[in-house]
Amino acid sequence: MTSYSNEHLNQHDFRRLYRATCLIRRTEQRIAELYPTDCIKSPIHLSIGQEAVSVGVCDVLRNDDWVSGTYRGHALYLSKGGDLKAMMAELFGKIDGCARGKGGSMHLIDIEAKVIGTSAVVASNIPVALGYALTEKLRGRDNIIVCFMGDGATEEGVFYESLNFSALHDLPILFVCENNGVAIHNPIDKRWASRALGQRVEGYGIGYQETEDSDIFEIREIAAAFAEKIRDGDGPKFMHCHTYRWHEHVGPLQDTDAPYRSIKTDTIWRERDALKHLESRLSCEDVEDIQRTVERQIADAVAFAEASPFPPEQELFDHVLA
Ligand SMILES: Cc1ncc(C[n+]2csc(CCOP(=O)(O)OP(=O)(O)O)c2C)c(N)n1
Repeated sequence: MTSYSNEHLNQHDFRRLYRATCLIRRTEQRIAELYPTDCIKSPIHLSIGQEAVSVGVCDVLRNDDWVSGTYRGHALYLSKGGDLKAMMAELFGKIDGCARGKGGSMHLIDIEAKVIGTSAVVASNIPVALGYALTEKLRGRDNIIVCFMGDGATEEGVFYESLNFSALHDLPILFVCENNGVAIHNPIDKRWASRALGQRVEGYGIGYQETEDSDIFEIREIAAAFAEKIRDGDGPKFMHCHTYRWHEHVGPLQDTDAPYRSIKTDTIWRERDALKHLESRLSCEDVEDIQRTVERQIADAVAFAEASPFPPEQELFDHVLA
């Protein structure tokens, strides 16, 4: 195993993982609180419950590795080191937002942190990530591209075209499917003719691993092993991570009573909460210290977003492609 093996994890690592997970959880909870006041100008798709996938994968990436994500992208953006103030200002539709207030929650970008971008159009980020992977390969670099997607994206034609192209050209790309079991309210068994996603992926000669219970340590270890292989020129790899979203598909609420939910499943997944598990590895002092820092960061980000002006009217059509 690599030096990223979980056997070597120490208190410093637990603190780092807890801080990253806590920042996402508390930021999204604050966003949910703020949402009814109408200061947030775009729809929001919260990742609460799914944080372990983004945090676990990004924890083993290098600064120069790129990530590409979906409209449910707060967790990925923050895990890769995206600027929280710029993200909050973006949600507020302000000029200091990471997309100058025009993209909203679904279109986050931070080129410095190597967040390629997130997209509202299901699966549309996959071919873009592929383009980055091809570029980095042609430039002879050993950084990798990590392309996140929901289970719904695997139903799109471009998903299969991209698997084929990436395998054909041995691209340095790690695909990560965050399978939360539903697309909006539609469960997998109403959408997938077969659950054997692994067979579909392996059919293209792409290495594949599946995690069942969103264990942050397992996710981290698999991502590390795959990243190392990809850097060594072994071509694309695929992680299929089962997970669970606690909140409604879009919006700030928890739709626990919705017909597509089951109390049993809900309870099982809440028991697996990465934040709770990480917290149990730390001292009370560490937890309190991290929570204090996180709360301060979030308060600063909200104050920054509030103080930032709206973009001027004459910018309305700048940087808009149609
Ligand atoms: C190409 C395209 N088709 C349909 C939609 C409408 N849509 C928005 S979210 C969504 C569900 C996608 O589910 P999944 O990929 O599993 O991601 P999750 O929301 O679970 O994170 C759909 C179908 C869209 N945005 N883009």
